Amino acid sequence: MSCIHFLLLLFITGVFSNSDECATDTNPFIQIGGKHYFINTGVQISWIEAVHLCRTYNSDLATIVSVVEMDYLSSYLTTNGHTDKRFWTSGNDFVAEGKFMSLSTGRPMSYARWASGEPNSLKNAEDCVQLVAVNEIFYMNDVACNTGSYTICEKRMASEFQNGEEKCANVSPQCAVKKLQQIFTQMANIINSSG
Ligand SMILES: [Ca+2]
Ligand SMILES: [Ca+2]
Repeated sequence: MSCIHFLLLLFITGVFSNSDECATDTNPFIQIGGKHYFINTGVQISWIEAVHLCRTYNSDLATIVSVVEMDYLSSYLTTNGHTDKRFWTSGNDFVAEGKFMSLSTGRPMSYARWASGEPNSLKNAEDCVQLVAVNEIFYMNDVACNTGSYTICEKRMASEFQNGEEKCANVSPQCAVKKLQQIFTQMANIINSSG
């Protein structure tokens, strides 16, 4: 049975309509170039929320390390009609202003395609890096980390292709939103119980 048929069967049998629907949504990743990404266009969230979202999928915010990767991603996002959206990456300059690091690798960003005039750390309040389209090509821009933005998660290389699940396509953006809502609820409970 192909993956799509399996998913279709799950849908028909109502698995997706019950409260445990996310239990079946284990692989929203798609291959773009040499990497596997989860491009979440279901909800706009802050940078730290995006970090947590990716971690719930055993992945990390995307770290773009070459012009090839940037071109693949940019082309995909443009082709799929996302030029009106912005996407979080792992880049940030929390520790030292102007020194952009990848949260995912712990190392300085090895590649950047900054938009014209960026990074500008506007009002000295922009520490997180997102992708934004200019004339249908995506570039990087530093913005305030609490800005609402969509998310690109990147599958960790070492854990790739360890089972057949990797063949599944992007199945349910709604499920990611639901997961995130669960995380927020858990976080709110923790904060409430501690304060
Ligand atoms: Ca900054
Ligand atoms: Ca900026």
